[in-house]
Amino acid sequence: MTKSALQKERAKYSPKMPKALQGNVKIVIGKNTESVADQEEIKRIFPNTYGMPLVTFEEGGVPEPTPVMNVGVILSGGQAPGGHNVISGLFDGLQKLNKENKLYGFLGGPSGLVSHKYLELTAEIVDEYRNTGGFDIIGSGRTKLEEEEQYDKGLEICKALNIKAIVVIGGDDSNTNACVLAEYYLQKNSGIQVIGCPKTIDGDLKNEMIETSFGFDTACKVYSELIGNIMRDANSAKKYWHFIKLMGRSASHIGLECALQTQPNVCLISEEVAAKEQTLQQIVDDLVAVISNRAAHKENFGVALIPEGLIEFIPEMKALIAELNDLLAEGHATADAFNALVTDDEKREYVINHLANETSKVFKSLPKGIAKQLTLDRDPHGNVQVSRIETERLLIEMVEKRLSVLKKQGETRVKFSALSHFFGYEGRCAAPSNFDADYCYSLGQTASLLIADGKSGYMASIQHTTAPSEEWIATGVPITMMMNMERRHGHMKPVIQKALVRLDDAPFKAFAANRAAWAIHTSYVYPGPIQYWGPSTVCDAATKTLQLEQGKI
Ligand code: FBP
Repeated sequence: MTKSALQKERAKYSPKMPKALQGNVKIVIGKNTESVADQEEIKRIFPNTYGMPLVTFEEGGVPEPTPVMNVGVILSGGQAPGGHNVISGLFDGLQKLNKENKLYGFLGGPSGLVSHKYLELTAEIVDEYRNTGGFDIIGSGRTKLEEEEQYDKGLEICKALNIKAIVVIGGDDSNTNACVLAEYYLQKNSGIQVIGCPKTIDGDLKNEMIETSFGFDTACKVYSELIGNIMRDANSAKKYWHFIKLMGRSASHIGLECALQTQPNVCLISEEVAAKEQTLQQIVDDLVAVISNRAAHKENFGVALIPEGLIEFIPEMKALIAELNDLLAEGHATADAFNALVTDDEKREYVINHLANETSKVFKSLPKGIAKQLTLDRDPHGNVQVSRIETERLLIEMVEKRLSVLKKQGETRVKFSALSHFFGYEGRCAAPSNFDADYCYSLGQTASLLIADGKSGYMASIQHTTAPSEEWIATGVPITMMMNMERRHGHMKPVIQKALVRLDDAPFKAFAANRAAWAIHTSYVYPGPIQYWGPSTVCDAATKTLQLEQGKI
């Protein structure tokens, strides 16, 4: 593999770790836990993994020889910077415990466990991937582990490879499933443990015990660099409005963090749109107001950030999407009839005629291209794939339309020329920032310790992440602690609560306090590229979100 000069140097980086993990480690058992809600129900579903204590790893203890153990690892869901470092931390942690320990990677995500596709991760292979982005060491996938048949197939391969524990690196759903798997294996007395690690660039797997999911830091820094570059271009040419959609399937954490880093003229926050029950037209009218105000100050340019999930938070669009999901759900007669149609026009007519009155009107009011995008293939969970809906173009088209109406009425002379962008894949596989490289490596090491201690149904967690990494605290958190019951696809299910942006938390408040000024004045900040060498204030800084949440700024 040919490597860039930077890759070669970066490969030599030794991730910084909490002091507690550097030498001999002892485990400190904390308090027993309860789930965040629906305690009785969660306890009933997870009799073996409910209520387990929090654990913390501290300096000290006497090194004891640990028996040889084999471990399997799975990367689940969308790529996030740092995944390779979780694996290298896990590998090194296992090696530290016993040189004979082996690590197997299941290929292509959870399906690798079920179809018995795996690779032994040797030191040579792991060394190739240290501090690199991507999940290509073993690949990832979105297969859900939720059937007993799948669990039993997993058991077969674990027995064959003498695997003692499986580490699932994934988001909220994958970690929920990891806990179900842990419970199943305990009920079966299989002796196989399951440990989770919090991953997703979306930043929505976080709670009292999990400060952040890995990959969020790097992805936001990459997007903020790009946004800053566009801002500088906008401010130089002074002729374009840039509408930039940012990944984040549901929550707007990425948009909010990028806004805090770059100070755009507009940043929509889906959670606020939902809380205020804003309509699409109101959002457009607000955008037109900002554009017009800036034009009045001779600033015929600007930057607007749009969260990927926005469309599903606008009440009338949410209702439309829910109805479309039912109409086009796999196996439904209506979906078959829709799929049998050939032309776009026929399909459009079919949908219009089969939706309820109000939703049908909303569908008809959308630009044809966007309406079509809403009817495209669903993801494996039956949801519309928001990353494929061009919300940024939808908003541009609607702003143009509104301005042209106002022009005809003689109410405005604003010049509006807009360009659209979508930043998502640009950041998901970026080489991890120091924060993510260190954080992920520490998560991997923590997972190895949880396994050695016989834990199952726990998530590795690193806390105090805005302090220098030496002071970080390595813990294990029972996954049931993060769960509540939610309705999913018509059934009540135990799931890890997804963390949306909270309007009463410090990051949103900091944004809300400044956005009026950012809207009218050009206050752009240009963060520049991620730095790996140099002053710690530049290289090791945590996200603004974390710093605000922890009262550091
Ligand atoms: P995860 O939640 O699995 O980490 O994935 C996050 C994400 O990057 C979202 O931001 C985005 O909507 C989605 O993945 C896109 O996934 P895909 O590339 O599989 O369509």
